[in-house]
Amino acid sequence: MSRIAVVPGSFDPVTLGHLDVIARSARLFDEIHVLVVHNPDKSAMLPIAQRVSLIERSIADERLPGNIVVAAWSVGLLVDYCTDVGANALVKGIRSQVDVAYETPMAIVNRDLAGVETVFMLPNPANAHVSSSLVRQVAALGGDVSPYVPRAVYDYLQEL
Ligand code: COD
Repeated sequence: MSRIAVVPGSFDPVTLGHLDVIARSARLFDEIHVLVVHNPDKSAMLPIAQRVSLIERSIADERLPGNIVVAAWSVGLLVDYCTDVGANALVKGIRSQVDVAYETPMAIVNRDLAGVETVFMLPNPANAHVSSSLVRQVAALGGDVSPYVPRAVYDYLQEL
């Protein structure tokens, strides 16, 4: 039986922290689905289709393994997508106690709803401070985001 996991996020935009979690998840599971999900608690910078495209380009540029699917999800529960693709695990990156507090109730509910387990992955310390919201803020104020994002994202933001 294949071990399939979903790596969900807003990815607005994808950062080097996300890419590290994606690469390491792809080594742990037979197949992973990087799933772009609208987070109603955050105001979006990029359209969902653009986020998907930037993740695909970053994965190709970094020559990550071929067991990575990139998709978007906007209808229903996250665990419905997991059930649809036969995934029994979610992977979430944990940078701080704030992430633990945010993710723990969702992990318990997702297990209750559909038996989907959540794997918490610690960040690479070099990227532990990186977040999409930080990137959005620095970019909006004209700062250099190249230390925090893949090349494809940097190039895209330069053109905005
Ligand atoms: N290093 C490591 N991990 C990182 C880093 C970094 N530098 N930056 C972010 N991450 C992790 C985050 O902790 C998170 O796990 C993931 O990467 C994605 O981060 P974001 O910021 O792109 O995405 P979020 O936090 O806005 O997550 C959006 C989701 C939609 C995935 C989330 O809100 C969710 O799981 N919602 C559940 C919807 C649902 O079905 N609810 C009902 C039952 S709970």
